[in-house]
Amino acid sequence: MNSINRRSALLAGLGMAGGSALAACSNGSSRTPALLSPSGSAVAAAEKRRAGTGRTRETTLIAAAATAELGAGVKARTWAFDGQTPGRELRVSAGDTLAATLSNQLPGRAATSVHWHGVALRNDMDGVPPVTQTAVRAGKNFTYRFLADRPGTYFFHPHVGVQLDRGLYAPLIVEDPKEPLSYDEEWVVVLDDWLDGVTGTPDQVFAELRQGMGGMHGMDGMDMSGGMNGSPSASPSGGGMSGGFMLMGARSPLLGGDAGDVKYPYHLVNGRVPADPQVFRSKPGKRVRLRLINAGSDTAYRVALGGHRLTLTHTDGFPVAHQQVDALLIGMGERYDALVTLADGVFPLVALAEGKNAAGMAVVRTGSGAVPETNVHPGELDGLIMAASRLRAADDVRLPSKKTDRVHRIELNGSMMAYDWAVNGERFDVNDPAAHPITVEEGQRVRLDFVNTTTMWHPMHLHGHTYQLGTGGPRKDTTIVLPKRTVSVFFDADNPGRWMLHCHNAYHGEAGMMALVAYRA
Ligand SMILES: [Cu+2]
Repeated sequence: MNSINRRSALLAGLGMAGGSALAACSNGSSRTPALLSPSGSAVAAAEKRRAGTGRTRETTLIAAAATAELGAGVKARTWAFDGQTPGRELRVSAGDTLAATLSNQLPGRAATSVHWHGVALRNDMDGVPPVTQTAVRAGKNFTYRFLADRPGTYFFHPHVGVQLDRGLYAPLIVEDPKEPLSYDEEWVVVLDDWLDGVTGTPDQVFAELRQGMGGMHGMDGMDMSGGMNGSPSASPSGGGMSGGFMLMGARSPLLGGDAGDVKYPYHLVNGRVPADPQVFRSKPGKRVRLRLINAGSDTAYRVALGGHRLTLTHTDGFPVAHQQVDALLIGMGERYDALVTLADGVFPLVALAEGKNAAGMAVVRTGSGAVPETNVHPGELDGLIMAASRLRAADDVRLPSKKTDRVHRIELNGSMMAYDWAVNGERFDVNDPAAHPITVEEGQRVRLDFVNTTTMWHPMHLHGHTYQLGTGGPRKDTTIVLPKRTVSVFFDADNPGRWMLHCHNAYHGEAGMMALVAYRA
């Protein structure tokens, strides 16, 4: 039985225990302080304070096995919401309540959940088994009902095992009823590194990675080529159903060295391979809002639209002081919004898999011309590349000046050798999630110092809050922490509950680079 099935069985066990699992958490053991419960009155009170429209948007998400048609005849057996990947976009207006019923029809008795990535929602709807709910068992339903009061570009995915690296993800757009930007069109662009059903499954990948580099074998262990060679063509290379998933020698100066752990045969833009890309059609002079989402598990993308500069307007849903760039770097779990005024012709929207010698691509067509080659490398990719640390929060979302009440050092540990990714020396134990809580109190201004002691970069994601990078930097919920660097972020503890803080590399997180940020009772 692999680790995921073991976990599913465990979670199913918790489910059968009914509410007692959560109750046991809230009592905790004597070594941990009393913590607020996700189902407690403080969480309900916080939800009541959110300004609502009174409207409820109801929907159903069926998680089940599906065949993803990736274009160019490539088909992949995977798990998806409602039979498509990315899943159907959900769209609400700020203040609306979303009532989304998850129906778990996954194969193999797999338990699952839905996490609403980036949304500062009520804690008991955050979708993190076993912390905020028991996992939704096979054949069961669970309705996520929460008020989404903050406009922005979000997405959703399971928070169980490495299910994120299946096809189980989709955009969640919260529109601003008083949208300050003006644009003619809006395109949601979801990036993903894909292997499920092509070279293996995410569970197989994790089983190999967790053995560390000592687990390598044969020629794959000797592969220092940086993974897939050549252009992002339709033909997969590397991997194989028998293992060899680990990627060696992927280097990126932008990421401070080692770029990733996993070989992916494809990099998808809106679920399509570069050889058969999505084509966005418009007219010259039209102003477009791009909403970019990195739903990948192990790949940062450098994104550019050939022949255009981008004006960055938001990251992780929150507005920034507008910045003109040629390209941007987007880690797993990050989002960027950009405005662009379209020129006349046919242009590649390229997502370079940073350090992996591969790319995803979509096409923008406003005039005549041939579709770009799949290995096109627009010059913008090597122009001014915006990193989040150089952005500034827009005035209306900058955190007000306030004394810092609490500082937590968040040391990131581990190595590829042992694949022992951890936070503050502790590998997160899903059986005992409150063992080493990072505690805060409601009303505190909190500073987290992400201290990366490792030789890899980590996109650090905090649930339920949008922190600010440094003083005056952008508001974000996921930020790239480069190797051997320290990044300080600030947030106001205004959303009581128990929240995950973790690396959004799906494999690092599952290996243990997760921690619990918990409000004291
Ligand atoms: Cu990581």
